[in-house]
Amino acid sequence: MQSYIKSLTSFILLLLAIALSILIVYSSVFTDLNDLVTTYNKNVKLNSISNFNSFLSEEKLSSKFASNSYIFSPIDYKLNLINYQNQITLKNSKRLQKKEDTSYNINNYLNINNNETTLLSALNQSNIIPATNYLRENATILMLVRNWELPSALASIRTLEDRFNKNYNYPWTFLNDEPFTQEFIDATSLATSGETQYGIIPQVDWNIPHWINLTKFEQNINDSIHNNIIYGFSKSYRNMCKFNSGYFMRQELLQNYEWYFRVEPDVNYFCNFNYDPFKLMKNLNKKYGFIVSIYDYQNTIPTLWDTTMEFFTTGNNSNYLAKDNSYKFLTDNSLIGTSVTVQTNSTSDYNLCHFWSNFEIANLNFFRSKPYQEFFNYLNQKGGFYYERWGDAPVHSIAVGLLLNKSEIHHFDDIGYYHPPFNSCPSSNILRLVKNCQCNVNDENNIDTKPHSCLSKWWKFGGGKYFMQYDSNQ
Ligand SMILES: Nc1nc2c(ncn2[C@@H]2O[C@H](COP(=O)(O)OP(=O)(O)OP(=O)(O)O)[C@@H](O)[C@H]2O)c(=O)[nH]1
Ligand SMILES: [Mg+2]
Repeated sequence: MQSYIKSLTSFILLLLAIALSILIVYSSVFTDLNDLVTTYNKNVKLNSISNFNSFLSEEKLSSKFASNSYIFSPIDYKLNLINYQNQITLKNSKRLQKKEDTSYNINNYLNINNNETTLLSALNQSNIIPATNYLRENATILMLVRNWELPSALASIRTLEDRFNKNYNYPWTFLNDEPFTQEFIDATSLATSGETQYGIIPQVDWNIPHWINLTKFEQNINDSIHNNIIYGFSKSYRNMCKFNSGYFMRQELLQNYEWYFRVEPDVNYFCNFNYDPFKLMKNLNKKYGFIVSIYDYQNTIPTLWDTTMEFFTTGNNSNYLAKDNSYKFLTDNSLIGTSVTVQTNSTSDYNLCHFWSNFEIANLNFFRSKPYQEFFNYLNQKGGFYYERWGDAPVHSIAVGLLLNKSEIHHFDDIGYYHPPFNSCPSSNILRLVKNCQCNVNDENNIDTKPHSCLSKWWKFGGGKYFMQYDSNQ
């Protein structure tokens, strides 16, 4: 009997011990959860995996809640905590839900336990990070480039990845008239956050068309050398200008894309983007985006404008003109403001203002459209890419200016940009601070403040600063 009581007591004690252990484990889980919820109420900002892991250890939370696959933005984190409350098996939880909205409120950022040395960095808009499975636009970053330009291409990739793409991972497309070397492919694919693809341009899209009179072409090369015309000596430069005017959008690798962001070797972006420029273009119904606008060299395009007018007065082509086009921006010669203006030596109505096309964010469907393609084919047949030295920048600009409404053209005045030899630095001090811009607005190479910038014309006659469009005499 005694031994029976003894074993019954031990059995009861064992049961109690088991119950107690279950209670302890259970409550510790809830403590963790409560801690998380409490901490959440303190408005934690976590924006990287390492932040998250150190957050867990500092708050003495179970490491089983750590994740290797999440990138946290404030909004993601909120979603995640909701998950925490609802499901205990967090370690198996899936990636965050699709989250496109990266806006946030300044007041959401407070330090944990008021300790500034904890995981929180100072408030900085540049830390906006979209969710891992962010829904990108159908867009690619595009670079036409030669193998020997690899170091310069890498420099451009570095700055654009840093300022924009590292958070968005848009794919890069590299085009070349020759096969890319393995060295080029290896280095660029490792430097980019998005996928990369490499295209060889078909010879017919690149080389001199069969209808070009080679004697006349050689004559122009010689004249251009004699007259010191910029890049006038180079045959490949003319192929490049023709290609960038009318063939880039026809390349096979671009067929499935709607948007492109043109990048050249050795450029620099001065500010954090803080938003997805492709989404901006789409949401605001824009088709073409630029940063710099300047006067072109008359001696490279003596007959481009007249040929353009010929095209628009042929058949029904005038129907292609947009209702609210930028004709005035392209032709105005008045003095704006009190500053000195350059005396262009234009021999036509064109004032030589063009968008600097080494930076472009634009819609491929526009450049693939019938009006643009017909316009380009007309120009190409006339041979001005070879008998003169027409650049792709004035060709794009005239087409964009006449075929699109002003409201479809966007001036990216908040990014800051450098392509030798000019730069453009946002003029707003607060914007430069918030977007971590690294540029000097007073730099002598800041083209925007120089007489040969066309920006004031864009502000007055294009889609820019509306206060300049008010004319008290009207
Ligand atoms: N594959 C290839 N790319 C070229 C060739 N010529 C120019 N490019 C590219 O075309 C773009 C424009 O050429 P650039 O030499 O930069 O012309 P630019 O911007 O007018 O003049 P600079 O930048 O002042 O030299 C750049 O992305 C070049 O890398 C060429 O012969 N082959
Ligand atoms: Mg260039």
